[in-house]
Order: sequence, then C-alpha cells, then structure tokens
Amino acid sequence: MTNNKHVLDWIKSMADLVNPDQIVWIDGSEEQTEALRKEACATGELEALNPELYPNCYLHRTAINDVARVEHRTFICTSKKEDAGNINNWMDPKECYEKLSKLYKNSYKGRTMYVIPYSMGVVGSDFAKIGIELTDSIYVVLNMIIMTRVGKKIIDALGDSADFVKGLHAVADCDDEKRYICHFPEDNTIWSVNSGYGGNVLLGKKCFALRIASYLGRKEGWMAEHMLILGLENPQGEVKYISAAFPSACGKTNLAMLIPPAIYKNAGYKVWTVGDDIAWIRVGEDGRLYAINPENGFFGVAPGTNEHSNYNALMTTKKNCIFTNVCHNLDDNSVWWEGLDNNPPKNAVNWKGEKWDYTKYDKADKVNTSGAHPNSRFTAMASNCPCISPEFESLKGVPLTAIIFGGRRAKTAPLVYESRNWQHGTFVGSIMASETTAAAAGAVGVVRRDPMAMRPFVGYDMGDYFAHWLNMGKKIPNPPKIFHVNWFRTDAEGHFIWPGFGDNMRVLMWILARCAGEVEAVETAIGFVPKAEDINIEGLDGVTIDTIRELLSVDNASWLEDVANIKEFYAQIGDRVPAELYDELATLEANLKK
Ligand code: OXD
Ligand code: MN
Repeated sequence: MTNNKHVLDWIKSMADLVNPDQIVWIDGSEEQTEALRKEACATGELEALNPELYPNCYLHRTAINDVARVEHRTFICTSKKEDAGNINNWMDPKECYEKLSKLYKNSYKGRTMYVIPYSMGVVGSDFAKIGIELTDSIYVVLNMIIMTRVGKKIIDALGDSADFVKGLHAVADCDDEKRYICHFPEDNTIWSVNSGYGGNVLLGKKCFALRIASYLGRKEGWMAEHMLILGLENPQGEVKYISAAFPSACGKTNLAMLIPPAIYKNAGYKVWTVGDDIAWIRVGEDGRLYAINPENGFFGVAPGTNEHSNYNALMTTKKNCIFTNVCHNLDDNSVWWEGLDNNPPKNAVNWKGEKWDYTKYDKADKVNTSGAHPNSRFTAMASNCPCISPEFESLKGVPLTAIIFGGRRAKTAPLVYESRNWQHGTFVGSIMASETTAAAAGAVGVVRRDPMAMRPFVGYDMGDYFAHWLNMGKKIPNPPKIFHVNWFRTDAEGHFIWPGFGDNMRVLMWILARCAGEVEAVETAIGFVPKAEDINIEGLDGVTIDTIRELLSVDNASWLEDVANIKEFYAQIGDRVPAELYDELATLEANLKK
C-alpha cells in the first residue's frame, strides 16, 4: 500500500518482534470490512444482532478481567521522570521497551497483524494528525473504522513523511498483571499489551488524541482537551459553540446531544453535536479559539442511555454499531442495558456471557448482578447521529464562545459560576473535582481532583499543563469565557436538586447571555453566579426560584475545606504548578474569609 520507508521499516521491526503469520493492510473498503465482520462472527469474537432491529450491529464481550481503562497500569515514558510529573506513572523508555518487548515476543504467532492507517481529524485540515496502529484484533480494527478515518486515503496523505504516531497493540494473554498501556511522547509511540478493552486498545482515542496529542499541543502551541463540543442555534439561525470538560461518565455524551426543553424547542432553538469526548483547539486567524472533534464516532457508555436521557445517542446506535459488554436478549437477538427501559429481558445472557436472572439485580453490586457491565459501551458512527453538526467535518473547526468545566459535587459547587478571566478560568479548571465512576477501574464513588477532566490523560507534567493553559491565554486576543457547572447538587436526603439532561440548556442559555453581555451577575468569593431570576424555569415542574437560589448558593465554610484539599493536591502535583494559580488560590481563600 505504500513505499514509505519509515512506515515499512517500523512495521518490519514490529513484525520481527511479534511474529505474525500474515500482515494485512486495512484499506477502509466496505468489502474488506465486511469480510472481517464475517470472520469475527465465525470465530465468536462478534455476534451479529437481529438484522431487522439492529441492522449491521454486533455484540462483543471482553474478558471479564478487562472491562475498563487501567490507570494504574498506564505509563508516560519520558526520558526524564520529572517531565511525566507526579500525577502520571512513569517508566524509563529503555526499560519499558525492553520489558514490553518480552511480553510482545511472538505474541502474534498463529495470528494476523492488521495494519490500520488512520487520521484523527479530517485529512486536509491543519488540525489532522496521522497514526498507524498494528493490532492482532479484528474487534479493534472494526472499532477503529468507526471511531477514526481509516484506510488507503490516509496512507496516501502521509506520503513519504515520518510524522505519524506508531501504535503497537497485542491482546497477548490478556493477563491483567502484565497489562501495560505505555506512551513514549518523545518517540510518537504507543505500546499497549494484554488488553482488549476499548479505552486501552483503540489507540487513536485516549492514547493518541489526548496523551500524545496533549504533549504535541504543548510543543506546537495548541490544546488537546477531554471536552465535548456542541453548537446551540437560536431561532434566527445563529449558532454559538461551547466546549465542555467533565470527568468520565459524568454525562458528556448526554450534554453534547441535548434535546432542548419544549419552551426552547418550540421557539426554534436547536442543539448540534460536534463531539462528545475530545476537542483539539487552536487559535484562529481572527484571534478566537477554534475546535475540532478529532474522532469520527462515539464510544459511549450504554447503561443509563434511553429515549429520555439521550434520544439522539440511542438513535445513533440503531445501525452499524458495535456493542461491548451489554446484555444479550436471546428472545429477539437484541441488546439491553440497565436504564434502557423497565423491561429487562427474561431470556438473556449477561456481560460475562452467563445466563442472566434479572430478579437478582442488586444496585449495590452492579458488576456481579447486572445484565450489562456498568462500563459497557456502544461504538457508533457520528454520521448516524440525528443531531450531528453540519460543521462536524469543518476543516477550520468551530469558534468557541464559552468553555465549561464541570464536576459531580454533592454540595460545594453551585449550579453554575463564571470565572473572572482566562487565568481565573484556568484555576477553576485546575481545581475540578468529581466522584469516580465505572469508566476507570478502581473504587467508585470516591471524590477525586480531576483538573480539566484530564488527570488520566495529560501526557506530561500536570504543572506544565497548567502553565500551557496560561500561555495559551496570552495568545488568544478574543478568548472564550470560562464557566463551571454542577448538575449533581443534592438535598439533605441525597436527591439531585436540578433535573439535568435537556434542562441543562437553561444554564447554557444563561452562559451564552453572559457571553453576549446581555445579563448581569452577582459577584461571590468564587466568581460570578447568576441572579436567580435569570435562570429560566418556565415549564419546569417542581423547580421554583427558591430551588434556584439554593442551587446557586455558595457555602464559604465548605469551600474553605476545599481550599485545604486543593493545597494538598497542588503540593502533590509538585513545584511546576504556576505561581499565578497559587495567587488565584490565595485570592479565593482571602475572599472566602472576608
Ligand atoms: C471515556 C472515558 O471512555 O473518559 O471516554 O473513560
Ligand atoms: Mn472520555
């Protein structure tokens, strides 16, 4: 497929290591893709679903010990430890290559090496970057074909260049004690071994588009962020774009595909999805920030997705979709997950591949009793999404009016607040915190600091990452305003106060009104909060102006506790946290004590 010597030499040296029976180039043709689907169905790697209910859809189960990203086994391998920083796991590159080479050795024996040339971003855009993933898994190939732009056209675009990210993946024994997800940012290289779970093996996504890309972005003067991008269109047809960072499984896909509540929908407002997980952001010629979604599909969490929570995502999964670790309804050969409807299948196989008894479901022990794994996924084509933005393929990206940070905080953070400026906004992002979720292996429900939702995804030192944010601010003549939201505040009984989902648009409307200078706000110790009457509650059952007042209240005492925790966290990041952020922290503390 190519004469590119850099590509051919690299593939040869990897093939010498893993020793495949044959090498197959992925050309992106429907013919080859269909042949691979058939082969995967023949080996049991995929099961074809009911073609009437789910045309061209498949079910896959990963190994039971391999259902989520493994942050404790994810490494940033820079030559100097301090460049990876204290928040990342670090391994010396030489040591890592040696260690993993032993695990890769002959691991493709009896298997095929698939060579996947792919692009993150539309080829021809200044944003786009090319990768090549070598894998021994057809499941990976088929997912990459949905999630990225794949095939001959990519290798043609690469030409003779050596500028591509080299990814090597092997399922090997899928031994979790020998599972490694390693990044070599100085070599543009990713090595992933002993996993078959998406976040660890679809190397274009977290590994390239966030960890490697964040490193490249710092070097080259742009940003790779864990953000959704949406466009909000008003009845006059003007679209304003917002990007938003939330920790994994906090509803990014839901917000990105939001359906406006009736009062806005009937008035002619629309929401368009540009991306649900990753944004690459550059300064445009007009001095504004422009963002693209480098992906071509959605790797969304299935449980909780239903007609009401996310109609658009559900529709996106109705054809050409790969489901992973969901529940298999044997009666009609369809799929099901907790939260899809109130009608669990009676004759079903759970995510582990065992006969499933829905009456034994126990919310406190989801992993062992649910039909679908809490982190089960759909891999769906962006082009199938009913609300995909007409700008989805835009080469220059969409201009950002606002950036939103968000967390899942039961008490501290108000429904929404606005930062005072870019530096303060960077501080607000740096102190983001949330409860952990099922997307990452480990304890669920523990609050952890997750700056810009990038804690597991920055490919270098977190303090340097904050400094990069501050430096970018100096290069943006017309920066977007930065806000923080929290949909998850609870009352004394632990119930969510804010309805969330489509009604989050009411908060987006306030944010856009602030960006347009149309409403005033109240200054508090932490930043600007809305006047309660400026959050539109028309048509909202059970929410009064007093509810909004409660949601917007700032409790200085609990914020002071947070300040103590932030100090500990900054100390943990180490001495590269910029002085400007310590200044912001001092201002916050002083404001709270006033
Ligand atoms: C994801 C994640 O899969 O953030 O998007 O874990
Ligand atoms: Mn994510």
